[in-house]
Amino acid sequence: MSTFLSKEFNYRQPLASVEAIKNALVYKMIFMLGCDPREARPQNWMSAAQYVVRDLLAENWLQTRREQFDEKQRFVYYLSMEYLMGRTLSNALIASQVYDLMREAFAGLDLDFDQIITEELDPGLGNGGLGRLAACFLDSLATLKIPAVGYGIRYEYGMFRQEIVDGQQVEQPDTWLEQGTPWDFVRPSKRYRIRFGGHVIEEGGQKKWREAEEIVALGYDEIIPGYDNGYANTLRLWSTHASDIFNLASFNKGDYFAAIEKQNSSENLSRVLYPDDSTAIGRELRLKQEYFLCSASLQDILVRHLASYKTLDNLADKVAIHLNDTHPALAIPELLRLLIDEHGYAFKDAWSMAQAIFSYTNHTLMGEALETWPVDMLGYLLPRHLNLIFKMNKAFLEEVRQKFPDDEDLVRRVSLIEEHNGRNVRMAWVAVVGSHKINGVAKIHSQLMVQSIFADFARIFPERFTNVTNGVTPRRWMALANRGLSALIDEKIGRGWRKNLAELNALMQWQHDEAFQQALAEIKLENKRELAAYIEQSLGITVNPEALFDVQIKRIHEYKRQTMNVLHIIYRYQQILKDPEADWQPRVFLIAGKAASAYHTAKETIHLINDVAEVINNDLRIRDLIKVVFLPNYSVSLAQLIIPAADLSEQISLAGTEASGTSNMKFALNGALTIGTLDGATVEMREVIGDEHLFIFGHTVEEVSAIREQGYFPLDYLERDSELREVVKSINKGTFSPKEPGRYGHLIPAQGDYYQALADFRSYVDTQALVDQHYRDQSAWRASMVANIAQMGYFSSDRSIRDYADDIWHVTPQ
Ligand code: 26Q
Repeated sequence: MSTFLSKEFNYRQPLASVEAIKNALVYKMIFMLGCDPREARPQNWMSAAQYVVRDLLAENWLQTRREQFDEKQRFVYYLSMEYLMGRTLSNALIASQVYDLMREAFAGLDLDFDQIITEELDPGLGNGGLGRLAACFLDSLATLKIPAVGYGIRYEYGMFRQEIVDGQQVEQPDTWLEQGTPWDFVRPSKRYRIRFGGHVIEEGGQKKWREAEEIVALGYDEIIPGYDNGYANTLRLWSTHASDIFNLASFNKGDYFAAIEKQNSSENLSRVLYPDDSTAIGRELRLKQEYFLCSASLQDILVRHLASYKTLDNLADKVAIHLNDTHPALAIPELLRLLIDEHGYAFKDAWSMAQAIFSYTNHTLMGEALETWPVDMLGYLLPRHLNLIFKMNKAFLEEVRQKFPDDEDLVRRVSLIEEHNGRNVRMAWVAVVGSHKINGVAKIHSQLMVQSIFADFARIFPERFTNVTNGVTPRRWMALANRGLSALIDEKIGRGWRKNLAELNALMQWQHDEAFQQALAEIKLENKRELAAYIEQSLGITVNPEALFDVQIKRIHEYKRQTMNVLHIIYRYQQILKDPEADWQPRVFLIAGKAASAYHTAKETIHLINDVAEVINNDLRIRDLIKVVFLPNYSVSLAQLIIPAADLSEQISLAGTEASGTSNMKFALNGALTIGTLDGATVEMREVIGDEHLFIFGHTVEEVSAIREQGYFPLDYLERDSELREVVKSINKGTFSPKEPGRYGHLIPAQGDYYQALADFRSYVDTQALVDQHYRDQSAWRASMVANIAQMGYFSSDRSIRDYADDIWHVTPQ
């Protein structure tokens, strides 16, 4: 075998040269993969590269851990049911500064590295924005050298793979673990018992939980490297294992099969991610998943703390636990249970420790997404926790009665237990009461939060509520996704922006520089060519890279108003047919996103988009002035391909409904201009970019609620606007579904148009005309591109994490 390796090869030599990396790749191919390099397929080479890079990170990781324990700083524990990490290999190469060497090494082996990289699959352990935010935050925590652990669930099946069959979404299981993943280190010593059911007894004045069922959580660790800083944190994902592994010996022969069967049923718990990002479905298995994450993580946090300090008395000084939405809010009663039942603390002390330790981020104001659990269900699955929630409630309501005497209506409203639809525990209330800080994810969202769902709590605990506007990591969303633009920026202002995104501001000096504008435009065109090639190859649709690329990529949901986008596409189609000779700006409309599997209207929207695409793309009269493309199976890696190629970013949610949005930031960073409503972080983007470099339309939050109060009548808008009427009519009469003309008879607007698409239609299409006008003046458009890119410094997740560190966690970045 040594014939493959150079004589000098030493497996621990620094990977500082192309030759060294080539040798390392071949070494891994032989000794890790057992594969003959002469027969290796691209996927084998990708695996070899993964092992090579993993070695580079592992030592830093262990070193960081040693330092973190020695220095005894406060740790941040980030609890999230979702992480959308994206591909790891390329990110790890960027972080450890060997991307270009690796590329050359592959070139030396006659292999195309860009191709090899796409062999890595993209673990989809999340639904959308919330999961991707968690991933950006982990990247920033490590880059800012903040000691942190992310905790989550290692779902065996992540977000479903979306196929489009006859224009409709079909869900296929995502079997991401089948290929094997070299990134995780299984930790057989990190296993914890997770208990369910049974009842609580009292023994010597102490409550004891006698559970009915027990399973085991087993930890898998992933390395989260900081960018170019030798630092690395851990992402620890829990997987279920049957507890009987502990005591299989206790089963006699006759029970052997029963024992294995039990193992199967408990392994169900981490089997699959719930593919829904907007409705709290209230299923028992989901509740068990949430508790599983909380209990395993909290036990682990206490074990780690005790290993360092031998006492829990200083837990609140040394530990900050952050809840990514309410999904892990059971961590609060779980901490109380551990402190009281297992470590002998009094309720009062445990309760004040919890409030100092926990903080909570709210990601939605929509009623149907707020989690509540039936008291009965909690009572039989987690009797001790229900008991502790009642105790928390009692302590809290006493405080409320003291502060606001004689306001029993307030007491009823803020009670952790909602009493009208049966009895339910309101998890958002639990999270607020158990945390010292609660934040929204964009200024407007945080303001609305304290005016709407948390208005009562903002009166009771005004000091608890704050805002941390979301951000995105410039490493993945610029350095990795847009290598062309990164190189241009490096040439102008150096490489520092990767760690200090505000440096981009210096690009403003070239805003009107013709050569710079030209270079920018060439990079954009090249990115569009790459995307066009992908579309051609995967869907067989030809799109013109010179056209304006108009992009909407996000979960399919009524509040995000993909249908309003379609209304505009049809409007434009009809206008072109009426006046074919006018000077139309060619556009490619790109839409991607998944619909929750039980969300009928969202699935119909996908069907409509594909039907409209079919008709317009094949209408020769349109002469390619419009192309409509629905890109299946939206993912982080697809986003990395699409966003750098976008000219126009669609952020068109009904004002007041999109908590923040994060793709809006990624688009602007990559030089796309925004068309959007005054919603989420788009409001703050406008403040820094300047009104003339993005396109705002539609009703404001105040106008939306005024319309709602007066009574919203969508038919009025149809009556008043003949062009809108024509658009809706064409859908309803089956122009886009000729084989089944009644297919969309009820889609618009008979469902009441709760998200007021018809009310914003006119201002949307008029603003779209302004987009065309601006685009026609290429030098003005390019100046706007520069303004967008240069002002995105604030929207780095490094800034978000600094805000959390200062205002919420009280830890100091290094
Ligand atoms: C809850 C209970 C049961 C099953 C599923 C869920 C569930 C899962 C995921 C509910 C919500 C989500 C995800 C929500 C989400 O992604 N929200 C988005 O968060 C982003 C980051 O803050 C914001 O930018 C987006 O505006 C917001 O929509």
